[in-house]
Amino acid sequence: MRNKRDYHLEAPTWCPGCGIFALFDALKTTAAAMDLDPEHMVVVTGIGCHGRLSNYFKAYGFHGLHGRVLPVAAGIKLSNPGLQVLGVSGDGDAYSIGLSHFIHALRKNINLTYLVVDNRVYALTLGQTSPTSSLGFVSKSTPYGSKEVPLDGIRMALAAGGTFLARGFSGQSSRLASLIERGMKHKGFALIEVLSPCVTQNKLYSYEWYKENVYLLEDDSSYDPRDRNHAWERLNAGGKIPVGLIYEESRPSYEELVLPKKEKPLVFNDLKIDMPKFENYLQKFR
Ligand SMILES: Cc1ncc(C[n+]2csc(CCOP(=O)(O)OP(=O)(O)O)c2C)c(N)n1
Ligand code: SF4
Repeated sequence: MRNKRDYHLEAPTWCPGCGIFALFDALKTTAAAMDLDPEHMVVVTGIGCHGRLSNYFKAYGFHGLHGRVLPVAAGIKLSNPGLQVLGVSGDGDAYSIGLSHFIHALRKNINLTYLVVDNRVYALTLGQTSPTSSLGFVSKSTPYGSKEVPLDGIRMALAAGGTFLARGFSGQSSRLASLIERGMKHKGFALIEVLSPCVTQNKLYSYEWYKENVYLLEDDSSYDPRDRNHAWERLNAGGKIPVGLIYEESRPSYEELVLPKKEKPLVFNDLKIDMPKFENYLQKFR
């Protein structure tokens, strides 16, 4: 049986108090609880402070281009479906430059776990307004306050046909770990948005602010995450932010529908290279 240390590659360099530490911890807890083999896990990250997670977590990692986590993760999963593939984005990475990939991965229901670190700011680039920053948010890019209505990733995901939608808070690491575990066991695309304070670039949304402004869905026994209308009402209600499992449904994953049953996954194909032909191709680039 593995333990958390088996997934710890090196000490992170995030600012002391950064919310991403809690996600890192929750991910190690989940991987240990599920006894996942690091050799069968791949963590794909985007560009941003969140992106460094693939450098610290012990598994295969792919630190790619800004906004392109999902195409890379989907390509890995479809060519080798036996792998546990996780994507990690920031709110900018997922809901701004990567938004089209997000919507299409949801409607396809590709079997991935997607963790979106929502700190309501572009942190790595030193604090510009992001798609989830609130109206009036003052930053280096909006010195007179943001004039744009913020996006709600979970609402967009529900509208796009998402089959597992959850929201965690980095001030509640063990709850976050159990949401990640449920997401990883879900057959299809699992979105877990993580409310994650950026203590350096976004002083407005602190741990204290979130503690006062979130509520746990699990405390409401009348809430049924399998009821789409219920989820929609909650997401539109305004006021405090719901945290927990928001919506879940069963639908075949993309792999189940498109991968040929009798053939081996692409990754096990014998990719014999015809050397003379290959040399010919190379000549064109010389
Ligand atoms: C194609 C491209 N455009 C812009 C950038 C500059 N850039 C780097 S990180 C970033 C935004 C980071 O914000 P977010 O994705 O929310 O991640 P965080 O740093 O908050 O974790 C931007 C705009 C880039 N690296 N590549
Ligand atoms: S700038 Fe913000 S998001 Fe980036 S490491 Fe520091 S606290 Fe975390």
